[in-house]
Amino acid sequence: MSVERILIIGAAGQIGSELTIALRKKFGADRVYATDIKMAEKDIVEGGPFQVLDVMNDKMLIHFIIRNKITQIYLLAAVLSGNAEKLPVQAWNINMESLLNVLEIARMVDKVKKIFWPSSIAVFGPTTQKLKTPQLTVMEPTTVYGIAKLAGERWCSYYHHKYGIDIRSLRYPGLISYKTEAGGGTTDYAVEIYYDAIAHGHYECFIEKDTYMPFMFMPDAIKATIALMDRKRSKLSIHSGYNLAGFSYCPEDFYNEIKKHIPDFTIEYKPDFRQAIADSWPDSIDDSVTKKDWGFTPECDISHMTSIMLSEMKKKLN
Ligand code: AKB
Repeated sequence: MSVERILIIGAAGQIGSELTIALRKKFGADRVYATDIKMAEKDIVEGGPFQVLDVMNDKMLIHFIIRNKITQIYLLAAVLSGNAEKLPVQAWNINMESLLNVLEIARMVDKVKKIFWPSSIAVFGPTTQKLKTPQLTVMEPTTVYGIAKLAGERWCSYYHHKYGIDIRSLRYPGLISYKTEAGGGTTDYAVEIYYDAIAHGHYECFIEKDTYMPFMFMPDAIKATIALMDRKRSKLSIHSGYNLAGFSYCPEDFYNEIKKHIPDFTIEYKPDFRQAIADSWPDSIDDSVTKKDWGFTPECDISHMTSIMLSEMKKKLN
């Protein structure tokens, strides 16, 4: 059996900073190469190999991959939905070129056997069934981020069918975490609300109180990612992105849950341009194909997650 050598692109980000730690535990610290366009936190930089690397520089990237005999790549670098709307063409270029660079390298370098690339609930749009959105359905995203994710899924499927590349992907719901702040997403209100509850006792929410979207606590998302990557290839029927359900919540749900811990916490609703993005995304997701192919069920609901988020963020902010 070959020894795995893993490359993480975007190791300083919200998913990358937690996935790097989990993969270093699984494969051994010296086998997980963390990279990002910017410096990462101390635990990532000092806990194993780390290098500043720009995924858009395909020559540097291929040298790095060959030199370090990389067998698996996790491409996590991306411009998220809210930020992408501010500079649509740049966001499209970054989100698509990074994926195509990695797919082309996987095609050319024999040692690279497996790739992970995150898709998102953003692949769906206003014409998609909103409740229990199925795996296969109408997909007409109206955000540039969603268009890029949908195109990315098609590219993944194309490279799988044409070149036999083993590429796996999840349509992540909104991810909630305390280690590294998300940046520029529409579901990020559900992270900000915890920070502001502790720091200011008040939160100004950019999404309406009763707008539902699916969410998942980061430890569950990390488990899902590793479970998908561990699954025998022959068991996987989807070569674009697997639906990942999580739990559906609206801002008022987070507010009510936080109030159980911080009774004086107040909230004000001031929806901005991200409301239209949220309105175009599913309220809830049907993950029956995911369950059938590799059996994942998330564990952490809003009340458990809120206790952990508040206590971890208190430590952080102190
Ligand atoms: C975003 O809000 O842009 C992301 C996502 C759902 O993909 N968190």
